[in-house]
Order: sequence, then C-alpha cells, then structure tokens
Amino acid sequence: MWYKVLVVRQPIKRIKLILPALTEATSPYWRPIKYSLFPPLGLATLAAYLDPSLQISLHDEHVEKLDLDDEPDLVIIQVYITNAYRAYKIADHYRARGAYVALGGLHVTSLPAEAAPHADTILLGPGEYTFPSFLHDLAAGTPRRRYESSVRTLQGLPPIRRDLIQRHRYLVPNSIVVSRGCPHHCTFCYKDGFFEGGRSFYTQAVDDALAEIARLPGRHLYFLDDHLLGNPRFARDLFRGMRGMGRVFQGAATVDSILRDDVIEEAAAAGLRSLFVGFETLSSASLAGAGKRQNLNRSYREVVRRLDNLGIMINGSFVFGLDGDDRDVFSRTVDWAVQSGLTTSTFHILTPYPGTALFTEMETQQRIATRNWDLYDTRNVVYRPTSMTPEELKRGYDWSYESFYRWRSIFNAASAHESIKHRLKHFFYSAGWKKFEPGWDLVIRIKQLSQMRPILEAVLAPVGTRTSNVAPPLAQSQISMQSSTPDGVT
Ligand code: B12
Ligand code: SF4
Repeated sequence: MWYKVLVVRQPIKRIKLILPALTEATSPYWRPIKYSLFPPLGLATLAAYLDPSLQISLHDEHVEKLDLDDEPDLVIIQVYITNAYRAYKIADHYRARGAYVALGGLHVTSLPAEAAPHADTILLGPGEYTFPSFLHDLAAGTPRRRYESSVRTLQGLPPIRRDLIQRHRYLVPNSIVVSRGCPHHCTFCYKDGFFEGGRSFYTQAVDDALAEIARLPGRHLYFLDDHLLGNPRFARDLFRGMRGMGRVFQGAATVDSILRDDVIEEAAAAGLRSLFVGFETLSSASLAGAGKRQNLNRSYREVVRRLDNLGIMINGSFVFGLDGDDRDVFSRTVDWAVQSGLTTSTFHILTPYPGTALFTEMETQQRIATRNWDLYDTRNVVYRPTSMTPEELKRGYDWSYESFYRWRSIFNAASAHESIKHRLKHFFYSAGWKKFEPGWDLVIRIKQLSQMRPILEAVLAPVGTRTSNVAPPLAQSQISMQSSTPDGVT
C-alpha cells in the first residue's frame, strides 16, 4: 500500500530521502572504501511506501555531493549519532526553504527532544509501521509532530526500492536484512533502546526473505542483520531455501549460536563464507559486566575451530575499556586474534550510546566525559574508564589496529589455517581490506568499484571443509589470564 501525499496547502510531488555523511568524512580516519560498502538500505525500505509516480530521489552523502539548492516538498532524513549534527543542519536548511522535514533513525529514537526542534515530524523506532501512518496523515493534511513504533512486523512489506540505489557506487550493493533486532541484551548495544515499546527481535517470513534474495542480481550478498542465526528455525529454513541459489554471503552471529546446533553447517552449505563474531572480550568478568551472557562459559577456541573447519572466515569484534580492562588487554587480545587466525578484526573503544543501559549507568556514575556526538564513533574515549587513563585507552586501541594489520601479523594469522587455499584467501582478504587504501581510493574516484565485485566473489569462493583443529596453543600471556577468562576462551 502506498500513499500519494498531499498536505492541505501544498501538494507534495518531490520527495528527497537523505543519508547525511557521518562527520568522519572530514576527519583523518575517513576511509572512502568503508563508506562505499553499503547503500542506504533503511531509506530504500521507507521509499517503498511512497507512491512511485511521485518524484522520489535517494541520496547518500558518503558517495555523492549533496545538491542543497533544490526545492523538494518533503525531505526524509536518517539520523545516526555520528551524522546527527550534519543531519540537523540539512533539516534546518530545507525547513527554511519551506519543505516539510521528517527525521527518524537510531539517534532520533534515543534523543527525541534533541531532534524535534529540527523537524516538522520525528519518527521513533523502526519505520515499517510509523512511516506509512505518517504518510497517511500527511495525505489527509493532519500529520502529527511525533510517531512512535508499536506494531513490529515484517510481514507483507512492499519490495525495497532498490532501483533508487546507485549500485555502481557501492562495493556491496546487495546488502539485505531479513530480521530486525536481536534476542540478547548487551548493555552497550543500541538494540533495547531502539526497540523499546514492542518486540525487539523478529524475522521476515522465510518465503519473503527468499523472494527478496532472488530479486538481487549477481552472487554476493551481505546480511546486515544484527544476528543472522538469532532464530535457529528461521535461519535453518532460510539456508535450506538458499541451497542451490549459487550465492556467497557474509553476515553476523553470536558465539553461542555458532556452537549451539547444526545451523552453521546449513549456513556454510548455503554459501556463508565470512562471519562477524562478537567475541568482545576474553575476560569473563567483563562479559558478565556487559550483560553478554551468550558468550559466558563458551569456548572461543571451539568457535574458531568450527568456523575454520567450514572454511568460514572470521571477522572478530572486540571492545576495549570495559570496566576491569587493564593495560595488558590490548596485547592479550591482539595475540589471541592473530594466533587464532582471525581474518579481520574490528576493535572498538567502549562507547556509551544514549538510550543504552550503559549510558544510564555511566551518567549516574558521572563518568560521561563529553556529549559531543561527533566523537561517539568507537574510536574516541568519551567516558572515564576505571583501570587506565583515557589516553592509555586511545593509544592501546590505535596500537591494536596497527599491530593486528602489520604484514607480519597478517602472515602469521593466515598461517594458522591448514590448507594453502585457505591461507591465500585469508591473506588476500585481510591485506586487500587494510593495505591497499590508495588503490581503493583510485577505483572509487574512477567509478569502477563494481569491477571489483568478481574479485571479492572469487576470494569468497569455498576452500573445502576439514576436521582438524586449528585453534592456537596458549600463549604465555594468555596462560596467566586463564583464571579470568570464560571456559576455553584462550
Ligand atoms: C550498515 C551499517 C553501517 C554502514 C552504514 C552504511 C549505510 N549506508 O547505512 C557503515 C559501515 C558505514 C557503518 C559505520 C558505523 N556504524 Co554501523 N551499522 C550498520 C548496520 C550493520 C546496518 C544498518 C542497516 O542498513 N540496517 C537495516 C535498515 C533496514 O535499518 P535502518 O538503517 O536502521 O533503518 C530503519 C530504522 O532505523 C528506521 N529509520 C531510519 N531512518 C529513518 C528515517 C525516518 C524518517 C523514519 C520514519 C524511519 C527511519 O526505519 C528503517 C526501517 O526500519 C547497523 C546494525 C543494524 N542491524 O541496523 C550498524 C549500526 C547502525 N552501526 C553502528 C555503529 C556503532 C557504527 C560505527 C560508529 C562503528 C565504527 N566504529 O565503525 C560506524 C560509524 C562511523 C562513524 N564515524 O560515524 C551501531 C549504531 C549504534 C548507535 N547507537 O548509533 C549499529 C546499530 C551497530 C550496533 N549493533 O552497534 N555502519
Ligand atoms: S548480541 Fe550483538 S546485537 Fe545482540 S544485543 Fe548483544 S551487541 Fe546487540
């Protein structure tokens, strides 16, 4: 169902959907390739509710320069914490020109009072129910100032307006989400705040998800779901349905879900080739403190072994600065990641996002050091850590990236795999991601990113499965930590 929107005084004909650039675009950390990975899927999802005969355009400021001299009637802006200031500026600009401006997304949901002065309407939570309601009211000439999502379902969604996405500008235009949220409750995660007031984990019908997949051209897919294996029955049916589709795909899942049953084998058989895994920390005390129960007493060694045996590359996620983390946490974590043969690692400085339990806790303890949202990008220390100074935390974080992506580390981590093919694949994927920045910049500048997709697909080709154990022997530094790590982590 879509809506031809019309407000009493002014019919709405031109609609502009905008994902403003994260402030980072002007910072030394800016990596064009990172922001040319995924298109604005949330906005393309919302666009599906608009009458296609209207003039609709979708703009992603990470990959194109925004033209702000135009005169759209309705402007829809997605606000993340790190693009919030830019989003408000764009919103103010268009309101001054007479456009109707609606703001939504994660940051608007956590801080509605901050966003409201910049919008005619704010919409909180997932947009699948609020956005069509808003359009309906707008068409009737009675839009409200605020909409809150209470109905949570992905049944019968209109097909995402992927035609509005400029596919050639992205390395991974085939990003897809088949669920929303996650069944877990980590205290630092956006999830509980964003989904407050309704279900916080739900999936599409398997047939709808398969139909969406079938609509995507090419072979490669990236599932952006928070937890692709979160509902084992759904995941199993999805992967069985995907068998024979000839896809290769990447996604994210938790430690416990990889060990739980045989869904991960089903995923591998369907084409899963690389998985983002939230290890977060090697300390059981820190896991407990972060509410990360799904990792407690689970063997990280076994997770690595299982994925490796299935030929699935691992992108390990780690958080530094959890209460209890000391100055050794960096080398301990990097050593483990390299020795375990993780293909890539994503390190984060603990960041208390507004709306999370962590933020509330730190605010009560008066440990929030700054409310400059530009710094809430997991690369800056925005709170007072307990067991090291903010400078030590920042230095340790920077060192961890440098150390993990040194040529020697890449070589050592690649050597952890048994087969030559797996080693080579690891080497090219890891080095390609972090060591060829000027090459990526050039490819983006000359608009040839889509030419790189076949190479990505080749690197994600299967390496065959095996049964032997690749998890590393214990390093000396880890042996001394054994008493404070979850069973079998090291
Ligand atoms: C893809 C992605 C990225 C891409 C963004 C590309 C893009 N084009 O969007 C990239 C790689 C660039 C990225 C970067 C980062 N990301 Co990110 N990312 C995601 C991810 C995995 C998927 C986003 C997505 O497409 N979701 C699917 C669509 C359908 O949902 P959606 O975009 O949220 O849109 C829905 C609603 O939000 C709402 N909505 C959104 N806008 C609007 C507007 C209106 C008007 C309305 C009505 C509704 C509405 O309706 C949509 C449909 O339901 C999410 C996790 C997740 N599952 O959402 C994390 C996530 C958004 N990222 C996160 C973080 C922390 C980051 C980084 C800071 C991490 C880092 N250090 O690299 C950086 C930001 C860097 C910086 N300097 O700012 C956090 C955000 C936490 C927070 N509280 O803000 C998330 C939630 C991951 C997590 N679990 O912690 N990210
Ligand atoms: S498992 Fe991941 S997505 Fe789920 S609540 Fe924890 S951090 Fe968030």
